Parts: sequence; structure tokens; C-alpha cells
Amino acid sequence: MRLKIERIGRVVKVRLHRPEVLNALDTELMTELVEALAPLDRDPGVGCFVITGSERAFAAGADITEMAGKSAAEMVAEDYFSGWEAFAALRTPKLAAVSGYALGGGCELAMMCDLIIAADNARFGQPEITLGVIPGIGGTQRLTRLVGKAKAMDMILTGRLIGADEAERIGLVSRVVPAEYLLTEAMEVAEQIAGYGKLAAMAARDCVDRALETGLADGIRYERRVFHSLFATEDQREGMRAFLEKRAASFTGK
Ligand code: CO8
Repeated sequence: MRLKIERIGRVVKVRLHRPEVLNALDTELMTELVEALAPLDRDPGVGCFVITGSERAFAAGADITEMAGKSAAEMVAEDYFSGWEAFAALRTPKLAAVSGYALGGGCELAMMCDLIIAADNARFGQPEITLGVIPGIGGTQRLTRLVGKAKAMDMILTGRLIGADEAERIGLVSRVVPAEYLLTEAMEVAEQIAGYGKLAAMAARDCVDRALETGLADGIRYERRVFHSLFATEDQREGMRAFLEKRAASFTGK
């Protein structure tokens, strides 16, 4: 098993576990991750995923040993790494808790999550250029959308690693915390998100992602339709009634 999965209340914590290769992401890990999370994604009792690695490495990239000997024909035939799209498409909010290296596919995996909380020892990078290739799991696209052309080009063309503070400054990560508090903070944030109505949380992340893919007018129209649709939920009734009755809301995900 390449993962350690723990369900804590409404939060599912997934620890990448290939310590001997700094959590390098191979096909087996990708398949295990997607197969484990797909049913939980549909479970209304699960409100947030936390993806984490070890203190030393979130993930040091795609598995170079697995890739190195492949031919272009094999890459095409296998549609190598297309399976990661299934991870990105999970609708339950996903939080990456990053300590140590998040390089190449590791940085791309973190960017597939909705929030990144970084330990102060985290280092992000897209060093594929040093291997004679380019990012292949969305790095050129997501990084550019998240941090803009100047920083994306800098990281992708030079392979330079950046620290947690720079990552926060350029908008790659949501929060930076001392390494010893990383999981405490990540779990608190995940529990907070999981405590809200799951339909609203899924709708919110969907609309924010839409902003990266579409023009403003279409995005605003999309948001408004999704907003309207939430008035078909019990959670909307409960949330607004609870406010008016000056009590805490109790969401059911219906
Ligand atoms: N793949 C396989 N093995 C790895 C990887 C990796 N990405 N990263 C580290 N390892 C292994 C090392 O080979 C080493 O194994 P061993 O003990 O058997 O020699 C072990 O993990 C520990 O690593 P180091 O001894 O190198 O540890 P250091 O602390 O000296 O260095 C680094 C840590 C800086 C993280 C270093 O290991 C490193 O540079 N790793 C590679 C980082 C990298 O280039 N990542 C990008 C990979 S390519 C990618 O992710 C995108 C490809 C997209 C393909 C898309 C196809 C469609």
C-alpha cells in the first residue's frame, strides 16, 4: 500500500507513503489514490480530504524510475498520467498539507487541491527542465493561472525551488504555518469546511475553479445559476433559519 488513509469524523486524511523515494508518484500510487477516494467523494458523510506526505517530502515528483525507460509510443498508448484528471475532478473539497519537497508532479498534485497549507520548511518547484522534459500533470497550466506568467516562467524555465514564504507571497499557497503545527492547522481547516453543507462547499469550489477557465460574464452567469440552485437544498433553509433564530446551523448535506 502506498497510502495511509484515516477517516476522522467528516474528514478523510490521506498520507502518501513511499518514504524510500520521497513519495515519488508512480502509476500504482495514482490508481490507489483515485480508487480509494472515488467512493468517499460520493459519501455525504465525507466533507473534506486532506492530502499530506512526510515531514521531508509531500512528493518529490513523478516517479523518474518508472518513466525513464518509456518510449513515446508507450506514453501515448498508456495516456501516461491521464488518471490524475480523476483526482482533480473529485468534487469534495481537497486540502494539501505540504511539508518538505513538493516538486514536479508533487507541486502539480498540490495545485490540483483546492487549498494548500504549507509548513515553513516546504519547497515548491517544477524542475522537469533539468530532466529534459516539461511539467506533464498540469504544471504549465495551473501554475500560470495561479501565480501569473512571470513567476511560472521563472520556476518552469529555471527549475528553481521556492520556499514557503515566496509561495505564499505569489499566491501559490493559502497559509504558511510552523512545521510542527502543519497537521493541526490543516485538520482544523478541513473540519471547518466539512462542518458546512457539502452541497454548498462543492458548489463553491466548482465556481472558483470555473473562474480559472472562463470569461468574467460567463463565470458570473454560472455562479448565479449555481447560487439559485442551492435554494433547492435543506441546508440553505437551515443556514438562513439558524441565522435568523440566532443559533448555530446544523447542516445535513441535503
Ligand atoms: N522519482 C523517483 N525516485 C526519486 C524521486 C523521483 N521523482 N525523487 C527522489 N527519489 C529517490 C532518489 O532516487 C533516492 O533514492 P535512492 O535512495 O535509492 O538513491 C531517494 O528518493 C532519496 O532521494 P535523494 O537521495 O535524492 O534525496 P536528497 O535529499 O539528496 O534530494 C531531492 C532530494 C532534491 C528531492 C532529489 O531527490 C530530487 O531532485 N528528486 C527529483 C525531483 C524531480 O526532478 N522531480 C520532478 C520529476 S518529473 C515530474 O514530476 C513531472 C513529469 C511529468 C510527466 C508527465 C507525463 C505525461
